[in-house]
Formats: sequence, structure tokens, C-alpha cells
Amino acid sequence: DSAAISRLSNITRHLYPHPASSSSTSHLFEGGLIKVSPEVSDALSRGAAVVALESTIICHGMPYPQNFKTAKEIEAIVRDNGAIPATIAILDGIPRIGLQIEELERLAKTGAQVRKTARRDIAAVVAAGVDGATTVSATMFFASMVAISVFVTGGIGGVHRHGEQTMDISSDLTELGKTPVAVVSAGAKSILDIPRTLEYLETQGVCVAGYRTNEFPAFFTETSGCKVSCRVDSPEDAARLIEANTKLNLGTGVLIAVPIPKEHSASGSLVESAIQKALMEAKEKNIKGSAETPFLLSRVNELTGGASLASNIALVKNNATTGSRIAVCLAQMRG
Ligand code: PSU
Ligand code: MN
Repeated sequence: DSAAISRLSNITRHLYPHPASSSSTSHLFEGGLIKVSPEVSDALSRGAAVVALESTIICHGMPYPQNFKTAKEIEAIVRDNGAIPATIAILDGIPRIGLQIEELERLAKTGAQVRKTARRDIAAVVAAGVDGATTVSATMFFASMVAISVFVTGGIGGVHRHGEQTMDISSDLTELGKTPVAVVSAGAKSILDIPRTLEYLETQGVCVAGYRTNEFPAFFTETSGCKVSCRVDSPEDAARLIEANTKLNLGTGVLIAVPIPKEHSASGSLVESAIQKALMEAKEKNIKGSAETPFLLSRVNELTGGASLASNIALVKNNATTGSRIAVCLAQMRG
């Protein structure tokens, strides 16, 4: 409705004070190129806590029906902690912020047939009028467009092993370098080169904060052996960090790294040997580029007999709880 559009235009005007970008951004909404659900739009206009959620994790990160069940549970956790969930995806060529349950189900059921959509794919998916499952980079882009400050996911992409030769570096890292959204994740999987991922984030000027830890977590396990440069110990601490980043107009994202709860951490050696095997298979089958991460995720899950999927689901839920609390603190702070 037009009231919602004008509220969103105000938000985007505030975000992009430059007149040229303000008119072109609000035109996006008026032209119907982006649709924000009424609930999310209302929460944003009230300054209430909103948490963005991605859709690649649904379509490419987990099998059906666990992906659908998890997506619903995550939205429920966000609500239980006082925030409004905003799952982001592209449906029939329209970027959507906040989905109905039937739309979540459609994405979950169609799974890997839905095009994985990183930043570089957004224009092509919109132009083709098809569905797209947004990765961390694309989800950050859309979240930032409507001024959502907190985004919860499982793990981020990073520098792939041998990335110094292949140059396979996830656009999640460059997006963190230029888009002011706080991403709450359990670190990065050891399918990646974690030390180089952290180096790259440093180059991009991204603040990486350990949540109640001094170490960067490795998704399935609490530690990666790599230290983080900053630590927060509560949702308030994290919100203060995000607010400082915003007020200073640094323009960069913040990565809040929340270790998997001890009771859910998978055996490090079990996962590591599965990763080694999956990496070898990917090489043999010549699986590269954007297909590599989904392939590795599903092979590691198969090879660990589902243990890694259970850990994956548990850590996303834990991140949803922490991320929602951070979003609520931030909304109160901005009150
Ligand atoms: N890591 C995970 N689970 C995931 C992803 C990464 O543990 O679902 C997804 C996220 O959407 C992330 C994307 O943004 O994979 C990164 O893909 P690539 O490595 O192709 O950039
Ligand atoms: Mn890649």
C-alpha cells in the first residue's frame, strides 16, 4: 500500500541521503521491483527489531523436509525472542523481504532447482523473472536496502582451500566489506581456508567479533585455532558494537561469530575426514565455482550420516536466538 511505500522511501532516503540515489531507490519500491511484506514493513516503520534470514541455506544448504521444518522453526525462534523475521529470496523475479509460509515451502520443496543467487546473479534472476535463493552476499544487499541491521545465518562463505590459486573467494566477504549489516553466524566451515578468510576480512575492513569467545569458530566446532580481534559478551555488547559501526558511517558489515553450543558440536575429526573426502571428490568430478559449496555441504552431510546436518540445524537455531536478542537491544538503543 502507498503508506508502506512512503515509509520505506523515508527509510531509504535516510539511508541514501544523496538525492539521485534516493529517487532511484524509492522508485524501486514504487515500481514494484522489490516487495516487503506488510508485517516487515510495519516493523521497520515502527523501528521494531527485524532479523533478516537467507534462502540459500533453505534451498542448497539442507535437504527437504528438514529445510522447511528448520526455516519455520527459525522464524518462530526470532518471534519468541521479540523480533520480526524477514526471510529474503527472489520469487518470480521479484526480490522479496518477508515470506509467507507457503512461499517458504515452495522454496524448500524446489530445493537445489532454485537458482543460487549471490550478488552477481541478482540482475540476471530478476531479468529472467525466475526464483532465486539468496546467499549471504545477496541477502545482505537487500537487507541493507530496507535498513535491516541484523541478519542471522549458519555459516558464511569464505576463501576456498587453494583460493590463492583458483581465486575462489566468496562474494560474502566483499559484501561484508561494503554493506553495513551485522551478520550473525557460527563462523566459516573448515571446507574453507579459515586463516585466509580472516585475512581477507581484515583487508576488507570488516570487524569480526567473537561472541563470548576469543577464537573464530569453525561452524561444526567451537574453535578454528584462529583468534578474533574483538570480543563481545552479551547482546548489549554486540548492539553497542553495531551501533558504533553505524554511527561512524564505516559502511562495512560486522561479523558476529557465535560458537556452536558444546552439546551440539560434531566430532571435529569425523567432520574433518568427511571434508577431506568431499574435497577430493569435488576435485575428481571437477566441481568448481558456485556449485562447490552446495556439493561439499551435502557430501559432508552424507558422509557423516546426518550428524553434520543435526549440528547445522542446532547452530542456526542458536544463532537465531542470539541474533534476535541483539536486534532487540539495537532497536531499544535506537528507540
Ligand atoms: N556455508 C554453510 N551453509 C550455507 C552456505 C555456506 O555452511 O548454506 C551458503 C550461504 O548462502 C553462503 C553461500 O552465502 O553458501 C556461499 O557460497 P559460495 O561459497 O559459492 O560463495
Ligand atoms: Mn565461489
